[in-house]
Amino acid sequence: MPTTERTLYQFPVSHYCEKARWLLDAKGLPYTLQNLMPGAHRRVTKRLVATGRGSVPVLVDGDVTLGDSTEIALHLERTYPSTPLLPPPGPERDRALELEDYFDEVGVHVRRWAYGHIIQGGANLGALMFREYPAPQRWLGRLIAPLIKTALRRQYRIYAPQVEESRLKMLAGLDRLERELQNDPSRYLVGSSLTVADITAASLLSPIARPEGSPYPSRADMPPPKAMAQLAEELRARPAGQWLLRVYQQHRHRAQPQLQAA
Ligand SMILES: N[C@@H](CCC(=O)N[C@@H](CS)C(=O)NCC(=O)O)C(=O)O
Repeated sequence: MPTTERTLYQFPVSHYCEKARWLLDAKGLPYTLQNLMPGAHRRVTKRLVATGRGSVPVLVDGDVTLGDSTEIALHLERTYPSTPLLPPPGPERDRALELEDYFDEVGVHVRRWAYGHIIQGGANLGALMFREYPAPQRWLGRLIAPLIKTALRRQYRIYAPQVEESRLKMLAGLDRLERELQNDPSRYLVGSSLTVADITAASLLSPIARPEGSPYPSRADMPPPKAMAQLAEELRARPAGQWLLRVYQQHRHRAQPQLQAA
């Protein structure tokens, strides 16, 4: 299938989009990326998936359109089974799907906690969110960053009590990850190879561990807020963090998809 027939609509900085890109890359499927502008994105996502929530990622794969990262995972598995990312039907597959659901939910808390600190720490949200956009979208993004900050707060409920609640849920997610791995960073969540469960946990936790190969590697010109730097440090000393770094290093082979103009 020509690349132009498989397009991922996304925000480069979204960890759910990172999960979708990783699924496509792990299956070795070529695709084109279309970066949407936060705010205006819903005009596109709602047109593509009228019944969806309007979120990204959205994958258009030939004549199939999917508006959720889990649906994308299931579609890719059904349609391109030759590089399996799920065990065959049975208890292991059920477990992989249950873990996928669980870490998808943890992703909501990672996002709230991370944005809470990014916003509170006065980081340059525009530079952070739009660095991968081509000009002039990049310039426009930096210009409208204050509006985006207000919208993010409201949409993701980024208020102190909720940020604290999310911190606890995120830490519970790290504890569960370690329990599932039996504290052994060389294991996989289900069976003895990479599955959708690993891809989901690793991509949705990547904003806090910031491994190389993720959309959030350490950058001297954009140091993270103190609380985020501290958690990343603590994480690297734990089996969960070591697992994240290993899985990224060993399995995150990023393709260089073409960028489609918006
Ligand atoms: N459950 C969805 C969550 C996706 C999601 O939350 N996407 C965010 C970006 S990280 C988004 O599109 N936010 C803007 C919106 O909802 O309109 C999935 O797995 O795809």
